Order: sequence, then structure tokens, then C-alpha cells
Amino acid sequence: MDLKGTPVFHGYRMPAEWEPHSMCWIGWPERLDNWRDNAIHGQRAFVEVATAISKFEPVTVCASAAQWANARSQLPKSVRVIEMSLNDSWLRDSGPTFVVKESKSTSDSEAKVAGIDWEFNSYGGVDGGCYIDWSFDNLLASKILDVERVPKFKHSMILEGGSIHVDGEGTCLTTEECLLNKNRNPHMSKEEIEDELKAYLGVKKIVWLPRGLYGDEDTNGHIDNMCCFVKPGVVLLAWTDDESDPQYERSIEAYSVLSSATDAKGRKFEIIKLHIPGPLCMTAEEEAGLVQVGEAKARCVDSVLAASYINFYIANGAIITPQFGDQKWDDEAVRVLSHTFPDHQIVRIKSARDILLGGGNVHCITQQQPAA
Ligand code: KQY
Repeated sequence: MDLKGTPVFHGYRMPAEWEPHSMCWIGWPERLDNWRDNAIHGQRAFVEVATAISKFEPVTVCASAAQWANARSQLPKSVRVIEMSLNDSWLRDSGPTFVVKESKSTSDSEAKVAGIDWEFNSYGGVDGGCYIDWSFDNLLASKILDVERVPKFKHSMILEGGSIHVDGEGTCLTTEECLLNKNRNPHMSKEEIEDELKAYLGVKKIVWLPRGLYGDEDTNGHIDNMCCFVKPGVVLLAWTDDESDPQYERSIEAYSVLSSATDAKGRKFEIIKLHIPGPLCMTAEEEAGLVQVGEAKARCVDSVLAASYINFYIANGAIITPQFGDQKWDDEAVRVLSHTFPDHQIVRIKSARDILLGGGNVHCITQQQPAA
């Protein structure tokens, strides 16, 4: 604390996702220009995810006043549902980034868990953002931290949680395509962005992949569709062997960067390939279920969907993984994840396509709160 009793940000680090959680936060989809057919399919998919995670850790779902009763009636009793105004439902990005401080003394009265409230601009603001009013989503992190009575550190940098992954031991993975995009923090240099990530996430090294997943235009290439840590020194990378697939050169490029990089502890990366499904595109029937009111980025028939098995969530003891109805690659993803997370139960989310149609997946709709 400083002399006025305001918390001072010092000594915190963002834990890896596999470290113990006290809660998982999820939003509730409702906007008709992003979630087709009155959002019924999207809501069913969010219920599948929340229900699956609630078997492993407490879950809180945030729903608008208009949707609270509907959300409450669809979700199991074990899931807490609270009222919160939202513009959309991607708490990975609009929620807080939780950080922890390991105390060296038992008499240390400072908080063990805190949260960073980054600035949020709907994935690019007026320059290619996903929706034109993001005022509620920009308040979400602050409200969640108040609900939890967790110290809050406001940061003026625009950052979405899906654009960073950490190993908990000093390394952060991200993409240049997103963080250096002129629609995020055009006044900041790469070095200045690195300095803020180091200071606030408690990391020592940033590994920059040039680009994210092909087709991930909503987020400008978030890392959480492209590459993630399995444990320190080991990463999973979205992959295809098909040279005619536009994803091919992105995966090769990322593989080459990762192969010649080391992490904060000087380790070379072990890179495990996780094949993408598809290609998957939006159908005419799916497009017809949307109400285009001009407030959200248009989603059009035949547009490529940014489908990737990298977008899974690590719960306490479980991996909650999207499945896309592509049996060969769905099963292969489960095989690879079972092998890479032998101590976790692998849970398949069969309705993941309905989240994908909104522009993200399981990881994008979840936000873990670490255990104190
Ligand atoms: O991938 C994510 N982290 C979120 C996707 C948001 C899409 C909004 N239409």
C-alpha cells in the first residue's frame, strides 16, 4: 500500500492456466447480430461449457438484466449467475487478468490475488473492431474485481486476455499481428509494450510469433487460437501439413520462430503440433439466423471460421476442448491432449461450432481466477 492506502503494483505474476483456480468466469451471449436464431444455439453451447467446467471448479456466469432469468433457467444450480451489463460475452478478453503474489512471510497482510483492468476497445475500436459500443465490456474487469473484493490495477494499455499466454515461470507468448496492430496501441513501440507486459504479468521474456491463425480476423490473430503452453518449455502449435492451406505458411513461420527461441529460463521449446480441423465456413442457413443491424462486424456466408483445437480451457484437473464435428481431427486433438495432459480428464465440447460462429471458442469465453 502507498501512504494513501492505495495498493501498489509490485511483486505480482500471472500464473499459468494449469495452476489451481478458485473460479472460472463466463459471460452470457445475447446479441442478435453475432449469435444466430435469437442466440439459442450460442447459449446452449455456453451452458455446455459452463456445466463441464463446474464439475471441476466453481463457475460464475455474468448475464445482462434482460437475460438473467433465461441464463439462470438454463444453467445448473451449481453455477452462480450474476447480473452484469455486457456488450458481448468474451470474458477472456474483457475480463480482468488475475495475478498472484507469493508471500515470503506469514505476516504479510498484502493481497495474494489481484487483477489487472486493461483498456478494452472491442478488438480494434473504430478501426476494424467487432462492435461499435464496448462501454459495458470496458467496465467488466473492474466490476468483477469489485465483486470479488480483489485489488484492482488499472492499466491504460489496450489488451485482451486472449492475446497473451504465460508459462508462470517468466515467459509470455504473443503475436505481432495483434499486439503491434495499429488499432490497439499505435503510440507504443514494441519495446514499450514488452516493458508493460514484463512489469504487469511478472514475466522476463516475451516470445513474439509473427501471426495468429488464418481467418482469425475478429481478433487480429490472438495467440490463444495459435499456440499455448502445456508446461514450461513445451508448447502446442496449430498445425497443418497441407501446403495449399493458407494456415500452412503461418504454422511454418511460427514453428521456425519457436525452434530458434528460448524461454525466460533459457530452455529451448519442445513444439507439439495440433492439427487444425476443416476448413470450416459459415453456411447460408447460419448466416440467415443473424440479425444484421450494422452494429457488429458482419458475419457472411462462406467466410472462413477460425477453428483451432488450441482454444481449450485448462480447468482444475480437466481440459475442456472444442470439437467441430470433423471426426478425424476431433479425435486426433483428444489423442494429443490426452498425451500432453496425462493428469487431466479431457472433456469434449460438442457444440463448439456454435461458439466458433460468434468468432472465438472455449478459451475465449472463459477467464480463470487463481486460487489464493
Ligand atoms: O477469440 C477471442 N478471444 C474472442 C473472439 C471475439 C470475437 C468477437 N466477435
